[in-house]
Amino acid sequence: MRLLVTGASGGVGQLLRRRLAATGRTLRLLDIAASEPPAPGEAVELVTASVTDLAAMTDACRDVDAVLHLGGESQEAPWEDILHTNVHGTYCVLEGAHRAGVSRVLLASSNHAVGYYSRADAPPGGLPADVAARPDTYYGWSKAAVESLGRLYVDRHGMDVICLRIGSCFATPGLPRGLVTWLSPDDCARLVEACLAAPSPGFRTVWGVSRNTRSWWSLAAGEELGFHPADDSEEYAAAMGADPPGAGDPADLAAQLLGGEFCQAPLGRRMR
Ligand code: 15L
Repeated sequence: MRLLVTGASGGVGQLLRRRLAATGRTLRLLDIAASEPPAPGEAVELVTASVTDLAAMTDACRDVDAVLHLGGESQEAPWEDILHTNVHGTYCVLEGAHRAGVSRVLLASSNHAVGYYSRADAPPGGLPADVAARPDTYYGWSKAAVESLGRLYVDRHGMDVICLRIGSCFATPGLPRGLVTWLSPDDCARLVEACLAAPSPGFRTVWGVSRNTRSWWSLAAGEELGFHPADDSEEYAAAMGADPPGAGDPADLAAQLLGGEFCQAPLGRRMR
């Protein structure tokens, strides 16, 4: 099978490249930036293109079995950039996939589509993965918007679209908030494999989060799809010297709200 990965040179794309290698699978790695050349024997095809170019995306989708769409702005950014890269870019990915006859698209959404939920909103089993949008930034809003665009392609064209509300996918959990939100790279690969293997999923929304002791996000929707995360950020907690996130000052938004510090970031201003 051939899997098209957009944003393949970005942070998550790089973490997944070796992890998604499998017998009988070719990864078509697409990015606007240069990608690392193929290692000897590595089954990859490199495409340099922008996700905002519909013709290029339609071409890139030819002879592909599924698309993993990671490309786009990954933080808060000016409104026009968010609209163009994330919203128009995802339109090009979905429309290109449809025109090329690709029926399965995995959309990298984000926890920031629902960043204004607080831990007090979570029922005992954890906050369901499909709670209604409550974006914390223009960036988070764009992720909520493309989730609903994905739903349109499912209902209109019978495609399978799975929205991955990814927490913090880095090599390690990083900040204390990562003890709640971390998605380990290995679990991220497990999530993608589950989404590729699930028979006829239709439209789904799942958390991209590891089996973190301190998480308050429900794993039920992911498990229903076959995603069984194996890693736990807790093994990093002692080294961080971290108090449990959320146990301190109730006015500490970064600790109480799902989107953490994004909830306080000035709208439209690049974060780095
Ligand atoms: C995201 O959506 C970002 O793409 C990533 O860079 C992190 O900031 C992550 O959320 C997070 O919440 O940690």
